[in-house]
Order: sequence, then C-alpha cells, then structure tokens
Amino acid sequence: MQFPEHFVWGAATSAYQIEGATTAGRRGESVWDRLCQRAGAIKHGHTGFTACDHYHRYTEDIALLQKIGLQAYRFSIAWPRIFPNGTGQVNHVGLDFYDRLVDCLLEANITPYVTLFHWDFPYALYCKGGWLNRDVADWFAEYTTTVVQHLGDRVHHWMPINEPQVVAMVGHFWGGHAPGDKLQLNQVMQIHHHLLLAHGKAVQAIRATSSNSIVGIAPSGSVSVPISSHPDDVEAARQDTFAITERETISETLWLDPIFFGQYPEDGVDVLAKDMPQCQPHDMDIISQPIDFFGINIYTGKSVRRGDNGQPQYIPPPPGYPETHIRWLVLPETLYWGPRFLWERYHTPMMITENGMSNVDWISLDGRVHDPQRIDYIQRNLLSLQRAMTDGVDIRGYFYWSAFDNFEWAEGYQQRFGLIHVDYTSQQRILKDSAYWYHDVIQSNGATLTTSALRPDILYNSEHISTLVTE
Ligand code: IFM
Repeated sequence: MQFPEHFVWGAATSAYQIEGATTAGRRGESVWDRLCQRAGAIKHGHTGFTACDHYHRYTEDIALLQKIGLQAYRFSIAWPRIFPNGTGQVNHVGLDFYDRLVDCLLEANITPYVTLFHWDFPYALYCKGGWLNRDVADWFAEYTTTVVQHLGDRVHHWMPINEPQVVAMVGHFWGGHAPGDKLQLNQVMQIHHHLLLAHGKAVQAIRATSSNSIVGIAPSGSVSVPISSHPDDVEAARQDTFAITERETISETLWLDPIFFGQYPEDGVDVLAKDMPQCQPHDMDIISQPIDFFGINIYTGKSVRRGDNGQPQYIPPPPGYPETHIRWLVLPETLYWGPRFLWERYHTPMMITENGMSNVDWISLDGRVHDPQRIDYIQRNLLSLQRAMTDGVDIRGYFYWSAFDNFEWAEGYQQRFGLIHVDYTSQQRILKDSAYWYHDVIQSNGATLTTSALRPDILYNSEHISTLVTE
C-alpha cells in the first residue's frame, strides 16, 4: 500500500545541534554555550561551537537534502541570532541567514517547517529569571512576531517549542541540559506553565502576523504499547500512556490537555497537588489556541499488560533485546499505538515530527557508510505508522531525526542519528545507505516498504514476551 497522496516526507534538525558559528554574525550567547563550558557537563568535553558548521555550509547541505529527495525539512531558528539580548534590538545579520536558508530550500523544492525554539535560550534572558519569569511568554511572542514578519511570506509551517518536557525537566530539574539547574518541583511546574503560556502567545503572534500559517506542536511522546492485542492489555497501555502517577512534568497529558482542552488533567492536579503552578484567570484561553496539526516526537517506549491487580504492569524486554547506540529500546509498535492513542484522545491531524535512531556508524573501507540497522529501524517504524493510518489515524507526514549527524546535547558527538554522516574534523559529509534507501521510499511514496520480505512481528513477538513473563 502506498501512503496517502499528500503525505509529507521529511527530515529534521535543530539550530544548536548543527549550525556551529556560535559567535558569528553578532549572535548572542545561549544557555547551551554556557553549559558547554561547564566542566563535566557534556561527554568528552564536546561543545556545539562548531558542530556541523552548517551556518557556513548550508548551501552544500541543502544540496544533499535535495539529493535525498526530501519534500520537507524541519529546522529551528536560534533565538540569540535574532535577538542577541533576547529582546529589544533585532540582529539583521541573523535574520539574513535564515532568509538565505529558506530561499535556498525553496529553490531546492523543499518545504521549510520551522521550529521557533529548540532549546538554545538566550543567556541574557536567563539572567533575568529565564523560564521562571512570567514575562518570558511576552519575550517569546516578540521574537516570534519578528521572525514571522520576516519569513512568513515564504514559511507557512510553524512549531513554537520543541519538546517542552525536556526543557522543564532535563534543563531545570535534573540539570543534565542547559541551563543545568536543579530547581524545586514547584518552580519547575511554574516553568511548565510559562512554557505553555509562551506556546499560546506564540500561536497568537503567528496567526496575527501571517494569515496563511499552519501551526503545530512538537512535544516528546512517551508511549506504552500493549504486550498483546487483548482489549485488557490495550486499555492498560492507554492508561499507562496517559495516566499521571509520578511527581514530574514528563507526562504528555500535562502538556497536551491544557492545549487541547484548556485545563490541566485531574489526576495531574491530584498527584502534583501543592506543586501545581500559579495560573492567572485567562491563561488557559491563551494556552488552548486552536492548532492545525499535532506533531509528536516518538523514538521508543515500553511494553505493558494488564496486571493481576487490574493496573498496567511493566513488562521488561527479554535478555538481549535490541537497543540503539544511545540505549533506547527498538520498539516500532510505538509508531502504531502512540499515534492511535493520541488521535483517539485529541482528534487532531498528526505528523511524526521526529523519529530515528543513533547507530555506531563509520566510513567503511569502500568509502561508504553502511547502516542496515537504521534502514531496518525506519522501515519497521514506517510500517507501524502505515498500520495506524489504515486503522483510521489521520497522519500527514514523517520527519526522520536527523538529516545530519550532529551535537546530541549532553551526549556530545558520539551518538550519530543522521541520514548523512558528518566527519567533524574535516566537515566532510557522506550520504549513508539509509539516505539512499529513504530516497527510494520517498520517490515511491512508501510503496517500496511493502515489497521487501520484512516480517514486522519478529522483533517484538508479543507471545514470546508473554511466555517469558508467565514463566
Ligand atoms: O537530538 C534530539 C532532539 O534535539 C530532540 N529530540 C530527541 C533527539 C534525540 O535525542
């Protein structure tokens, strides 16, 4: 079966992970620039200062994206390039860079999908309280308006914030990401609320500035998959995907219910109790602005069944079960159950805004980069997605993460997610086997997926795992 006629085939990146040139063009400092200088914060002492040097090599890079046949490219804009101080004086050198990038993409017939904030928060604003300061929502709206005024004649697809869960939790509670803070839970919940408020104000700003904009979101998805298709296990997986049982801000519903329903979920309010954020009367009206598409980033998940007590029971994978290089389980069923559960709850057209794997890729003696695991991973995930569409989930597109190997945050450069291999010393790029393979998938609109001798159940044979559990 082919994918729907207008299905969008893309790949994604973010500014800090590929651009480098962190002091070029009067760019201001970001919290990531600071964290990279903190001893022990990033593996091997790596930094994003040069990354893929995409800032200087974007024409070459876009030619490669064109060679893969991408129809769409999701990238982010570095806020400190546009406002070196976070607000106030606009830096036209920064805007010019994205002007050229967008024009180059359009010349290559690639549709730009723009994320406005993918974690490189202006350091100057962090010094003013950062995401803890309620004014951050207005700062973000000001930045959004400026970017949309400038690019909105050519860019129509916008996502305000990438994976707000990670900003709140990893950046401000666990401290593994910038700014590297370990705040109290009630402060993190206030940040959570401000991120939602910033999202809502950005949606308003985009709509007010550009009449033909298409606005979405890109949170990270934590998906539980049922160990079998028995209705009890399916219900347990749904419950486990949505229920809030931990005192943290990762749960999807804590972010998505305010956006889609205009309220925090009741179980979240119960569990977080006194740590719930302070809201002002009309905040939820701002947060729950209608959006056009529901992007979701899904990489992995966990398996559950209905336990003897009626509650979801976690089922550990069998010994030796496949993991990617970053140690995330290969669980392609997440791209069936995740979209299905989310569609049933929120009924908004969906896009997979990120899905991909890190692999131990290197350049072989023949000069090529062979990555059969990645091909298999994408293939399995796309087949799951196709199954979700067959079962009625409205999915409009898929963005592989990532177009290029890049700076994987606190993991540095050791994790290679790209379709394109990057040698960080020479800055030489090589299309991996998966890039050529993805090219054919795109050209055939997915038809080549079904012609292989794939057995999509062999990796995650539920009967096998159930047997292990009952032993
Ligand atoms: O590299 C990240 C990206 O920035 C956000 N989503 C997950 C990816 C892989 O960890």
